[in-house]
Formats: sequence, structure tokens, C-alpha cells
Amino acid sequence: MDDLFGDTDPTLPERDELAPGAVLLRGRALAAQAELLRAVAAVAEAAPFRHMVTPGGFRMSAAMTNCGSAGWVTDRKGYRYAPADPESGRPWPAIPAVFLRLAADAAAEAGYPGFLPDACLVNRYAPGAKLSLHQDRDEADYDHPIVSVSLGLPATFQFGGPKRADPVRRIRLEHGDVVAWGGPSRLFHHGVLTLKDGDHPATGRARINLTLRKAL
Ligand code: MD6
Ligand code: FE
Repeated sequence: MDDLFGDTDPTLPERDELAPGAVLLRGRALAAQAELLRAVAAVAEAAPFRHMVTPGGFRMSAAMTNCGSAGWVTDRKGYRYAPADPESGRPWPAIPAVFLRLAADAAAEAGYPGFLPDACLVNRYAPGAKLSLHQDRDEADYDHPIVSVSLGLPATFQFGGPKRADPVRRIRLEHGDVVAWGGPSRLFHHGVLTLKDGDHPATGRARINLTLRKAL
């Protein structure tokens, strides 16, 4: 029943090394998909999705919220981790246990035992939304990996290199895919191409991405 909406291509490997230290585990989140989506809804009830503004003044096309003891935020003052939701002044909701379990298990399978995240950024893409090429470098210690969980509509992930101008590889991320990413490629540039229109049985016209981090 929980695998009802599995979109994993059975001809592709279950495990794919995208770069040194970056491991794609296809379909790894499918077994927990219903619980994960209920938890996303509970987080969004406490801390609603919003479109943040970049330091340069651009409204981000992906809607975002957070859970954990810190949440990633951007505004005219810059990018940072904040202990409270700037919209409400309240602490971010706690990271749901189902997120923590999946993150720790996937990280261990990818070669990162003992991963205990303290922050989770939740991105929601409607058709037409994208995420420009970036590095994740607001965390205190790059020795920890990041675990990313994709749900709903498929996306094309761009995976580059240490320099912004490095060539990018395009990887399709499907509903239920998990990437555990650290080590030598932890600071590689990456982004998400403009989401194509579609209607997914689990999420409707949306893609949800969770990125679990050790931020503090
Ligand atoms: C996304 N993901 O898939 C955006 N960052 O919607 C990220 O930006 C990301 O997947 C760091 C590590 C893994 C990621
Ligand atoms: Fe990122």
C-alpha cells in the first residue's frame, strides 16, 4: 500500500554514486512516503510555506519552510540559519521522527554512520519553480553530509563541481529518491531545473524536497 505511488524506474540501479561522496538511493523513501507526507503537512501547519527573498532582492520561486533547532532563511540581510521562524517569532517545529530515522538510515547506507541532523529545509516546487545553481555552505561543519529526500513530481537535478562554471550533470530525481551527500563533493554546485507541469498521485501539482542537515 505504501508503495502504491512508486515511480522508480526498475532498469536503473538502486544505488548510484553521483560523485565521490554523493550517493543516490533510488526509491529509498517509498516505504515511508505516507508518513513523510503527513509529517510535512504537520510542519507546514506550524510553520507555513513562504517565498523568501534573496539578498539581491529576488523572490525565490520555490516555497520554503523548516523544522529543527535551526532553519535556513534568506532575506535582504543575507543567508543564515535562524533559531526561530521570522514570520511568527516562534521556534521552528521539531524534526519529525520519521525524517530523522530515514536520514540516519540512508546516511549510514551511503557510508555516513551516526548522522544526527538538527535542521531540515523543506522546499515546495510548483510547476515553473526552480532553484538556481548554488552551494550549501551556511552550515558550521562541512564534515557532515546532507540527506535529501524527493517526493511528488520528478525534477531534473543539476550536479556540477567545485567551481560554478564546472560542467553539470543532469540527474532525474523521482518520488521517493534519497541522496546522501558529503565527503569530497559536499561543496559541489547544484540546482534544480524548472519543474515541468504534472499531477502526482501523492502530492498533486508539486514536488517536495527535504534536506536534512547538521547546521549548528
Ligand atoms: C532540491 N536540493 O532537490 C534542492 N542541497 O530541491 C538541494 O539544494 C540540496 O538536494 C544540498 C544537498 C542535497 C540537495
Ligand atoms: Fe542545496
